[in-house]
Amino acid sequence: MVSLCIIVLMVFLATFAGVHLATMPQARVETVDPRTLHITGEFIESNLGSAVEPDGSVTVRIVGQQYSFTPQCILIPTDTQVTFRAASADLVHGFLIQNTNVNLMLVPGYVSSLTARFTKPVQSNMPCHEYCGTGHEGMWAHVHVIPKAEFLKLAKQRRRVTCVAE
Ligand SMILES: [Cu+2]
Repeated sequence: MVSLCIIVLMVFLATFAGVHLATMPQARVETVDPRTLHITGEFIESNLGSAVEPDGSVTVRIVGQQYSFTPQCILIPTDTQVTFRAASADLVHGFLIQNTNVNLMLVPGYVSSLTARFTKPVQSNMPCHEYCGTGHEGMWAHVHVIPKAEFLKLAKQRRRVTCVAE
């Protein structure tokens, strides 16, 4: 009876999430070859960091690998639609900006993306939250959310904005 109740509860929760909360499996899956990630395409080193798009939104490209994120320090403007696009060069890593709902998994072979908006300037950390090996606890990056005007000034000077050199 207990196991039957658990099954019925699971079916109810899955139906509730799917129908009422409209939680669906990803409709769109983008793939990327982890073996050539650093040589060709969107995730080459010179293309990583924050980029202003023609529509005014910002795209942040990040690569995770044992045991670091590139770039190590990510700059994000306030009051702007920000799309994170991240990929793993080796195995599964976690992508989490503390105290926000930005939370992804980086699975080798796939592009993980998420859109978010930040309302106030804040400094946060981005630890890897999927155990990825002996150096896992040292794998994290900084996230600086800065006022939009300040960000746009930096974006005029550089093609890709980060706070790595600071
Ligand atoms: Cu990791």
